[in-house]
Amino acid sequence: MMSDKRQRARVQGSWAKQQPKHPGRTAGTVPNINQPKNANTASGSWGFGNQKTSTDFEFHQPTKCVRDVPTEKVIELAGDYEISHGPSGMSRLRLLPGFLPREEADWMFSKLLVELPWSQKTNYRQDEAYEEPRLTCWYGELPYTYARSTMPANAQWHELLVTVRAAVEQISGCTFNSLLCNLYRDGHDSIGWHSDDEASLGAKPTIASLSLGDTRVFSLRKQPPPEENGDYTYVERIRVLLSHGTLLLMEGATQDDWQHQVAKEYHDRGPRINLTFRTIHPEPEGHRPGTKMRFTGKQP
Ligand SMILES: O=C(O)CCC(=O)C(=O)O
Repeated sequence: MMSDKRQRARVQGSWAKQQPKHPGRTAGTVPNINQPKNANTASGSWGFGNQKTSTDFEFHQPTKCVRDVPTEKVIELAGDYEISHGPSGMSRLRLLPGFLPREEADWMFSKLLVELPWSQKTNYRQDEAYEEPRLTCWYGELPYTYARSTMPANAQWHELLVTVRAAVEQISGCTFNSLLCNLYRDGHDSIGWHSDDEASLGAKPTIASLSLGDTRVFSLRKQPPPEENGDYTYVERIRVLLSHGTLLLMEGATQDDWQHQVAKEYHDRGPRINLTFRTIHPEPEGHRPGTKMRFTGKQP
């Protein structure tokens, strides 16, 4: 849901163009000719009439600058999208709807739904335990720790996942040694704002995300510049609809410069499985297993 501040900024942005704060006077633009009851006075103040009255319709510069909240962009067609270029490099998304043909995706979805060892992970935030609002399972030679709880190593890949990993590796030109599977049971399951930026993923990781089941909205928001002090009100936003059989690749600086989420929805949604292939590197000696995800406000 839009924060109050963001909502207010939107309202201000559109009002600034159309409606003056003070009747008869639009800051920084032309006077509203409908407002004054006395037409003579109005024309006089802009130099078109003969008599200028001293008080009405003097031009005032606006005292505050109103900033527009950038319009959210939508990505829905297959393609490569360079979403930003910053000091950390280029951030790129590759969207491949229909990567898996419909029948194959149907079959894979129904098998994975019943055959994967789904469970609900307990995480910790400021010493408080909470259950993730989705089910997960982990495949990889190495354990995976985030939000102060660990998914143990699991080298027993389901045979179907081995096959799909090979297909994803072929199209992406990358190799992946790990897989985090997410099961969103309905529209109330979600994952909050985060970046997949933990040290074990290395610099500029490619994350390959395959969606099966019901369509969900995958949102991205740009990291704000330091002067915004962590305020996301005016950052760029992108939404991508991830439908059955779609593959999304996040590449380059995407995990440095953007966050992503799958928000809760308040209308009916069926189950959705998301397979996120990653490469985990052994963590250097002495590294404190850290936060996979930097959540900011929303519950993961
Ligand atoms: O379900 C998705 O599409 C996103 C999953 C995700 O962000 C993650 O596993 O880090």
